[in-house]
Amino acid sequence: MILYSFPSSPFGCKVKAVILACEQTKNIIVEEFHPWQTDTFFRKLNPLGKIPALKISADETIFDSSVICEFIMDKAGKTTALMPDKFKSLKVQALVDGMADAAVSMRYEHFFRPKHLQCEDWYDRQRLALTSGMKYLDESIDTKLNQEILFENLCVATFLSYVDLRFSNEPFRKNYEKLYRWYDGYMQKHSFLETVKAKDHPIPANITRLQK
Ligand SMILES: N[C@@H](CCC(=O)N[C@@H](CS)C(=O)NCC(=O)O)C(=O)O
Repeated sequence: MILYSFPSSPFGCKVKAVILACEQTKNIIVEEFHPWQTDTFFRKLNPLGKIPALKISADETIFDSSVICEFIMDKAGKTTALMPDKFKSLKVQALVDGMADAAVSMRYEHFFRPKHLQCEDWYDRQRLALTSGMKYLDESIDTKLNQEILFENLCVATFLSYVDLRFSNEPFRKNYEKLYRWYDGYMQKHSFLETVKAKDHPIPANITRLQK
């Protein structure tokens, strides 16, 4: 199987963490693809043009990251082990995916859109979703997360690696101390996750930029 992803994608990092937790590295190869690349093949695999996408056979590709994660856990027979309380896990995933949507949208607003077209109200609204989500996790951490290899913990840890990468100038570590204490402890305990942290990577030359 081929996972199309990019090293900085928070959704891709979540899937890669699940691949490791399910010991599926031999069955899934990762191919780097930037979703803003002008391409001819990728939209045939995922009409939405978004990564991650997992090609599972010559004529079948699945998306989005939530479906891919459940597919991998199911195939590996690990669903119950990683999600003993499935709806609790899925609720945390929904929250984190929403925060990731907001964070990626903030990144796109400032990175892909020319300055004169950027909308600060839009940026601030996305930032509010991100910070409200962090506050929610910070305040409910004892009932939502722990130090075990569970799906919800993998979702939060990989997402925070993206926040560290893209928003290191924000006061998040200071504002959500409990959440970051959990994160640092988790990354220390599960050092295998270092390899799937969000990373900067050169953006290919053939990408579409927003112009109008
Ligand atoms: N709900 C999707 C979100 C995936 C997503 O937004 N991926 C970004 C990269 S991190 C993307 O491909 N963006 C391209 C675009 O929006 O056109 C999932 O969970 O897989």
